[in-house]
Amino acid sequence: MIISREVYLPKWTKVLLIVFAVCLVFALGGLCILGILYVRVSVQLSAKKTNGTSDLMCSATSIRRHLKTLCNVKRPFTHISKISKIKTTGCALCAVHWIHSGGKCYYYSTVKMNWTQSRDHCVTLGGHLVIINSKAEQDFVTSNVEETHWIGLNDVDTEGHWVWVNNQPVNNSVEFWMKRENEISEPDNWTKFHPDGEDCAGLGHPGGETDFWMDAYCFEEKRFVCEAAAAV
Ligand SMILES: *[C@@H]1O[C@H](CO)[C@@H](O)[C@H](O)[C@H]1NC(C)=O
Ligand SMILES: *[C@@H]1O[C@H](CO)[C@@H](O)[C@H](O)[C@H]1NC(C)=O
Ligand SMILES: *[C@@H]1O[C@H](CO)[C@@H](O)[C@H](O)[C@H]1NC(C)=O
Ligand SMILES: *[C@@H]1O[C@H](CO)[C@@H](O)[C@H](O)[C@H]1NC(C)=O
Ligand SMILES: [Ca+2]
Ligand SMILES: [Ca+2]
Repeated sequence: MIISREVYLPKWTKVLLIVFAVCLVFALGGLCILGILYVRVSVQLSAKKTNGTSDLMCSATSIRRHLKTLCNVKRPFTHISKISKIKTTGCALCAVHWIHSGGKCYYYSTVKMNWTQSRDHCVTLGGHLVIINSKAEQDFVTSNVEETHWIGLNDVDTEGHWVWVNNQPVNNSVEFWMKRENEISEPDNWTKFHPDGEDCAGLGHPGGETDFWMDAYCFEEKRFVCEAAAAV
């Protein structure tokens, strides 16, 4: 029955079907090309915006993955091979408003809180106040701040013994206290405004440069930087 029906299909129906099929192929091709253009443009844009090649490669890879699924329908599309040159093993993912760097996620608060509130707020957000373990991390964290921010370091328990929020002491070969020539460097435990001295560390001070650590009064309200592991 089916065969006999096919025999009776008018010639123009077949022509129409072929035209339709050709259109479909062109539409898919167009979609792929649009997608590729989008990747190119967004890669260029993010290259301008960020200075992290891993982030750049990551976003390109995930877009490419989606493109592949789409474009695999009709192969070959030679454009894909160009994008395939970008290879990463996996994408590190951060929550919205967190920034990815070096396998970690960072959150820069817009609100100001005292040190203990800042510490607790980072935990509420699923992280902890930032712990700086390297020059690279110090550079990344300070590159995104333009005013004083709390970090996860204090000497509340034992005066002069600085520990991170994970209870690790400061590694003396990885410290970025502000140094002053011919003057007392940080931490200076300043007691001018409070007899207890300063027990919490932040980047810079109100109105000052933010590239170095300084001890400050824990009750001061500052913005703060949280850190969390990235999902891979
Ligand atoms: C980008 O990062 C490199 C090394 O991490 C650094 O030398 C360079 O100055 C940075 N460029 C900008 C524009 O931040
Ligand atoms: C301190 O940092 C240096 C340089 O990164 C490293 O070689 C050393 O193992 C660290 N020490 C501790 C106790 O973590
Ligand atoms: C910091 O100041 C407090 C209060 O004056 C004092 O008890 C403490 O010994 C000082 N710490 C250092 C390291 O000088
Ligand atoms: C921070 O603020 C909270 C709430 O006002 C207060 O309970 C806490 O004692 C403050 N912490 C410090 C170190 O000032
Ligand atoms: Ca102190
Ligand atoms: Ca100080």
